[in-house]
Amino acid sequence: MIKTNICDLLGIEYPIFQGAMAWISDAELAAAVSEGGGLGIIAAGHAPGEYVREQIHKARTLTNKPFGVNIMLLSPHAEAVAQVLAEEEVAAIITGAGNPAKYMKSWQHSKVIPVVPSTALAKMMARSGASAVIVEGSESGGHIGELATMPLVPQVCDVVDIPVVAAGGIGDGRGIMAAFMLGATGVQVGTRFILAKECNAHQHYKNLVLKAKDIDTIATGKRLGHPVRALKNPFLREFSGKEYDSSISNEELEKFGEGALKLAAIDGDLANGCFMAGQISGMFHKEQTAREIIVEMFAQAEEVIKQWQKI
Ligand code: TUI
Repeated sequence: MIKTNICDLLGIEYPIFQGAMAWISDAELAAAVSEGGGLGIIAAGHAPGEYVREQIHKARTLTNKPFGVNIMLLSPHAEAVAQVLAEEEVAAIITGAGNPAKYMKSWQHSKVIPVVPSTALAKMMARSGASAVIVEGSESGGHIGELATMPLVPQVCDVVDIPVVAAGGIGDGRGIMAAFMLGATGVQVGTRFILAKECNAHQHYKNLVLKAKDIDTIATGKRLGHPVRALKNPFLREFSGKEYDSSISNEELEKFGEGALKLAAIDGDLANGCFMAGQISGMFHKEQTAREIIVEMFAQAEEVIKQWQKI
């Protein structure tokens, strides 16, 4: 049984977090992952504070196990969501897409675990009282930083003494052990949990992940300062074309992308949706329950250790 300091920190069975995915990671998915032995995480995304509060209350009816909430700091509702999180005293607050330093004091009743794309932010978060950091490489789906998981994880491990959770490109037991070899003591997995039976993402979204090949994601939006990785489709090809067209302003480009994630996750709109997913998409070929995903990943990790010891 693989146990690490991440299990002790949060009172969970397996050192795995379900990555927060806006419009996808609702109370039902988060509760299923927590019931399955990992840390389920509700994604606030661009939603208002009261939606987040409802989801927290719903998750509490579905599980007694700890779960987290991710606050997306680029959201126009970030202030209100931060306030709800302070009031609700959830087990873990995960932050993404920015620096949460100004909220840390008000969240003192929760374990605060920021996503960091660099050693500089990791050091700052450790000094500000973070309980751990999630180091997310650019293999991830959604909003990404510059560096990939392989170079980023060990460099962060070298400069902080709080636990490090690796994210980006991890989808099976080999990925877990690779992350641990780099110094992480936990992993965060997003894309594979889209295929969880308890995940409410539209079936078209799941089917796109199921049939994706290794080369089927691209990162767009660099020009806007927030690159996003998603599966290739007509929307993404058009966005990509507009990105290199200097006659189109940033505002127009931003406007074109608005609402596309909801169209993907809720409406399953294959032509106009933005189907965010990681580079590991090509590895997944089946739908399973959240518990099955977690148990299978860690059984494989144990097998990887055994095989490696034989070499
Ligand atoms: O946040 C994510 N992934 C996301 S958020 C999202 S919703 C969205 N929709 C439209 C545009 C942009 C986002 C979809 N996927 N992952 C965590 C993450 N955090 N990745 C990168 C960062 C990050 C970047 C800069 C964290 C901190 C940071 O700090 C900058 C600073 O202020 O120091």
